[in-house]
Amino acid sequence: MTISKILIANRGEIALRVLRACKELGIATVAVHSTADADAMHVRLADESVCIGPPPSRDSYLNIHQIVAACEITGADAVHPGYGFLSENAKFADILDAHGITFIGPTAEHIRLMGDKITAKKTAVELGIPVVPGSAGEVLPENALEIARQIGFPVLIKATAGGGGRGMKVAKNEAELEEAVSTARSEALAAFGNDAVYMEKYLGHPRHIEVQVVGDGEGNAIHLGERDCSLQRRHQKVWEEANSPALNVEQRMKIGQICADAMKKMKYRGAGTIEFLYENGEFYFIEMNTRLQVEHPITEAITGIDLVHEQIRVASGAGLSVTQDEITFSGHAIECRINAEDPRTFVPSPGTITHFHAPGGLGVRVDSGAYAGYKIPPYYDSLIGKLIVHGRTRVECMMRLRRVLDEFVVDGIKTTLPLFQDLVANQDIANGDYDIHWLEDYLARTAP
Ligand code: MV4
Repeated sequence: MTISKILIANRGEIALRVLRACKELGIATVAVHSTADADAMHVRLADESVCIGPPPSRDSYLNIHQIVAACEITGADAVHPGYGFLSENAKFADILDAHGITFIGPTAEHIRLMGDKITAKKTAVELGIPVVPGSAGEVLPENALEIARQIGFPVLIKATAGGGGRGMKVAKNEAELEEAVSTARSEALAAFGNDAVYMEKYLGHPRHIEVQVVGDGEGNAIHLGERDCSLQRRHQKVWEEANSPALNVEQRMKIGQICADAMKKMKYRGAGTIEFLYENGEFYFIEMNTRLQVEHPITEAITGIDLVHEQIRVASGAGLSVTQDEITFSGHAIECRINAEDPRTFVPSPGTITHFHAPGGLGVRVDSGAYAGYKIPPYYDSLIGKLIVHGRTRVECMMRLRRVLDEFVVDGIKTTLPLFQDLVANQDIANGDYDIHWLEDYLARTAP
């Protein structure tokens, strides 16, 4: 089916990002916005806009009825969900389908499959993806000890409905197990309405490496290499890079091929990210995200492929624009997430941006809806922009990043920019020598 008008069910920099792709493809755009976002850039740049409700997300950006109504009013034939909000909501995909509106993303079935972490892991095993050693399925309190002994301590208890680190508990030894299982279960019930948990071998010092894939839903799929997202704080990514400083070409192509083959077998449609922990040269699948991710631009920088174009193509049945053989990886890219937050405590800092000057030059991309005079509403996440820097080598990329950070001006609010000034000057970062705990350790070590 052809797509002639896309409703973008999101806000901020990702709404702009999707809008840009639509314009390049000659597709009309509809923005939706809450009353708090009437002045937002994504509303100004769209062909049409619809106000879908009051500021709280649950009444606007998460309100499926309002979004479907906005499609009907404007005659949009497809919806791009961006990331977050309704992007991994299988019910939303089903409802759009029932209305004859194309969801730009995977099938509802695939979203459900990967949303349940136990099923996701079973599927990964069946598809030949290496997983973290652990329980075959749900762990009940009465079986926990036997399973933990088989796996070997330390073990990690995770919520099957979880993801993103919520509801995880480590048990270092047998004595800690009972409590870890019961707290994980009650936290899972409170957070997700589902107390099912599973168990894995706890990896002490892994990196977080994720592989970008895109499938056409008909058995063709490609991988676009990996991203290293180890630099996080409280499960919020801060700095991402492609390629991972930890991998060589052979490792990249091997894990990439495994992921692409898996997506071919399941006839996956759309963009997806397969997340791994990487320790001592081995990959261990943890989760799959069935959406476009915040950090996708670093993959675009090193491959030259526009992932939103590909998403729209496969959603409309036009297929992928490239074959695996045609994809080449060129240079190195780093993304810094510019958040309206204190750069040390990460406490949100909403308010009015008084001055805004984005850097430019070769190898520089800034994805942001911010401008001088823009008032950041307090209702949503604090990401106000992303700085993506590309160089022919990692060293060139780092030198460029240093230059670019000096140019970037955001006044009136606190941002995470000063943190990046520190990171770009750090020797471990220069060496690419960090794991998932590095940033929190660094912040604790250098706290004033
Ligand atoms: C793990 C782990 C260690 N061992 N699984 C956290 C988020 C969720 N997606 C998976 N997470 C982890 N799973 C095993 N078997 C450590 C983490 C983890 C983590 C992973 C990626 C990036 C940052 C992290 C920070 C703390 C813990």
